[in-house]
Amino acid sequence: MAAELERLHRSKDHPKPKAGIVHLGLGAFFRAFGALYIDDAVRISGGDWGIVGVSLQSAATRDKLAPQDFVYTTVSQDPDGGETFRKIEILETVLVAPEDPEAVLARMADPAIRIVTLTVTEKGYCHDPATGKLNFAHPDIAHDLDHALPRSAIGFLVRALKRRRDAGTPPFTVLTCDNLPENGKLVRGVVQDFARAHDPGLADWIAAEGRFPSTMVDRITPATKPEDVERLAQKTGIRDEAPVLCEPFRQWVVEDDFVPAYGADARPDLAAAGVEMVADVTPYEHMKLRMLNGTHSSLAYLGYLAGHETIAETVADPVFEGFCKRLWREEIIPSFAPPEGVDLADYAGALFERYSNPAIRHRTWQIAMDGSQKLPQRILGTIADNLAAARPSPGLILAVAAWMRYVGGIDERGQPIEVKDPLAERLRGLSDSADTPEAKVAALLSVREIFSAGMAAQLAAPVSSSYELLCRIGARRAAEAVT
Ligand code: CS2
Repeated sequence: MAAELERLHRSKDHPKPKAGIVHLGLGAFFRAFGALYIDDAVRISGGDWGIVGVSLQSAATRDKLAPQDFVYTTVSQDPDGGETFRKIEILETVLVAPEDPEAVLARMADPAIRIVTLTVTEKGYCHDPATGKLNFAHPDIAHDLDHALPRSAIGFLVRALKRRRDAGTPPFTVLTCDNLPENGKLVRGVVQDFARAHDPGLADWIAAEGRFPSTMVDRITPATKPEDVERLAQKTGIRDEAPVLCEPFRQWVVEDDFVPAYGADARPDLAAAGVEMVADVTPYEHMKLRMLNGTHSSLAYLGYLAGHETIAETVADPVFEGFCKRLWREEIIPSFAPPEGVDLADYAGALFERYSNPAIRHRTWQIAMDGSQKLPQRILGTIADNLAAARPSPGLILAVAAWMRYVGGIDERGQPIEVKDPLAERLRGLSDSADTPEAKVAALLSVREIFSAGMAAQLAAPVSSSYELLCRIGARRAAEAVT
């Protein structure tokens, strides 16, 4: 195994490429996904597209990668237990923003940097999920408007663009890799909101010169556990403190809209690495956010409440298999137009195979995180389109009720749930403030960052009856009742 990994190792006469990209939010997903595609693009077509990783909160990833020259392994796990190893050598270094924000800004302002990529999760954009507008009340945004050295991804983007504008350097392309609808448009909007509040002339420059292409990103990447590190070290004979586990499948669809000032050098040869370069990513985004992420979140809440630890275990339960397949067939597929040439029934079948992969231990608890930031684009948009088409959504309504039960913080066995969500405390308080299913649902529907007033009015009755059913007969039987 060690020989195989060494074979993949870049030979000494192929030093790492110079950096052309800064990545904000260096988590497992980007290391298994964007970094791998870019590593491929450079191996195939060359170019100065090394990546400077930036951790916005913790030094943990840097501390693990620095001793191994920022080289790490992706481990693609097949359903039959086979594992394919790939050494990724595209990271030049990793900066830790809280330790030295100036170092981050300086690299982002470096003319050699032509792209800034982001995986900061839905909550990292400091936006209002229901409207997409910048949340000026967010403590990091309030701080960053008053301080030259920022904390938030948005603060770093705008402060770095300001330095580039002042130095006569073209802007970098902002390439978001997060699961948000029209993600490029969203990040452009919050960047503009921040810039206009700080320096209206800068906002005009960004509007004219900046580029924020939307993307669809897809690779299931569960969190790496300490025991994975030990097991892989034993298996390969090489100790990697920061391996990334992932499924074999990956798909990246990117709008081909990069800063024109750089001409042919505006981006790596992504197409050579298998990235689909398109004019409009919207149909791909609808497909993925609704069909994958919408069922992921539905299965996460219902599966967790039913006592299933992973997605694979949840869909191995015939009740949830039927529930999931019915969601696709009856509620999600009819809600949007597929990308040209894509058969959504085939796509659903492939998704189910991916979910069923027993090697991928993707925890329902992990997917259940940050539901307040995920529900609008994963579930509520589909419900809204179904309401407009007079198409019932009992399965998605039950998923909303399950999310409400989940954020109430007590599971079906009376055990506490560790709810991870930027609004966790507020949601728990709202749930606790009421003692009937109807009142609890009404309290949670009052959160305007998630539910518009119109949506709340339409959901009150059906979600209340689903919530009552959930509490009375449990998640598994409630899912069975819908199927
Ligand atoms: C998951 C996603 O954690 C979650 O919310 O639904 O990370 C999902 O695994 C990816 O979007 C798959 O591409």
